[in-house]
Amino acid sequence: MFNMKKLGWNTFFEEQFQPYKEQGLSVGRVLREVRHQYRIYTPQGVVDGDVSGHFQYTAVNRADYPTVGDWVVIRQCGDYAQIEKVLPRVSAFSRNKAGTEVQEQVVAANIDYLCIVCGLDGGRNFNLRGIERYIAMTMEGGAKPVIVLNKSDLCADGELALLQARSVADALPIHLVSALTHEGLEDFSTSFENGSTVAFAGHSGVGKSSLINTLLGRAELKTGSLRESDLRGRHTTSHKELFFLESGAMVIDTPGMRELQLWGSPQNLDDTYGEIHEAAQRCRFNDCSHQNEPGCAVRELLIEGSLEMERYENYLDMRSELLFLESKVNEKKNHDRKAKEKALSRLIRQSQKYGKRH
Ligand SMILES: Nc1nc2c(ncn2[C@@H]2O[C@H](COP(=O)(O)OP(=O)(O)O)[C@@H](O)[C@H]2O)c(=O)[nH]1
Ligand SMILES: [Mg+2]
Ligand SMILES: [Zn+2]
Repeated sequence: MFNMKKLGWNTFFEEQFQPYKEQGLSVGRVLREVRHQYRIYTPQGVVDGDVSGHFQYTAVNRADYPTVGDWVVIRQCGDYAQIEKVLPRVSAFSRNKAGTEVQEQVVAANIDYLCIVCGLDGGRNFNLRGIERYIAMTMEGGAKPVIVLNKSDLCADGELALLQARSVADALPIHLVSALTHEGLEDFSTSFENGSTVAFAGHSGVGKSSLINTLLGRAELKTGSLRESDLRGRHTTSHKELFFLESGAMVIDTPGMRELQLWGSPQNLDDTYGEIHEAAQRCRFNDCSHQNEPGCAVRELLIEGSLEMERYENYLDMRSELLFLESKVNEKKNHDRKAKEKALSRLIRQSQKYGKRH
């Protein structure tokens, strides 16, 4: 018998589940997803399953489908489960799926912490602007960001790296660790409470799978060997999976991403760039783009020296990316709505014709 609380079950999910419970359906948490095949933890044990026909029929977007960490309502058919519903997520880490069409891809759901893993191996795996992007996306999704500087054994000056990370992640937890020598791992792993869910994200090759293996105390996940020439990791993690730590926390490994494509709205940068948001209230124009308008309080910060040029530029880049995304998403929504209206009126016309004939 599984203890649901240990899995992160709480009164919010209980309430959401209530109507389905009354219909005699069960609930479980998705711990593994491989090409729309799901492995689910339920109070009765582990089952494999797939979404039901009705689910497929009503799902509109890819983000509506279950992902690792989701609580799902299931209909049990022998040792197989049919997923009927995804309970609302309390948090999620999403990105824009790489490709031409805009599409939200939920990397992990119902996570308390997102570990932003960097590799201090001298390559491009420790990038402050990249960390900033991840922080903004994590906050947008409602999880708490944690900065993990891995491969401390390969870095001559860990203190400097900590200071640099501190400059973009002021009030956030930052851990200097090594999956190889286990430096810093004790503090790191004990910082997550019992029943909390922790997802690991970051470029491929930074050591996410190695860290999780070390925390698990066994070589559960495949790790990639580095090609010496360019320090780039191979893509060895191909699916997402949730694991249980002895400490009572759960961890989710995610496949590496070459680049984090933002998902969200421009307003969500306000938390990450608090000082810019605050100054923007004092700009002369309401719709100031903070680029060349007179009376811009954000540019004032630059002149004063209290805002770094790189941080400012990163903000502008992310904002324009998110504005573009917003316009694309609206375009898609309009397109989908029109398509639905068309289909509906065709249906009505057809039924009217049918009515006349009979
Ligand atoms: N020296 C050193 N190498 C590490 C450390 N962590 C991971 N690696 C190596 O980095 C490579 C990529 O690790 P992996 O865990 O597959 O990275 P992932 O793509 O983020 O999951 C592997 O060759 C690991 O052995 C570390 O702390 N120190
Ligand atoms: Mg991996
Ligand atoms: Zn301005």
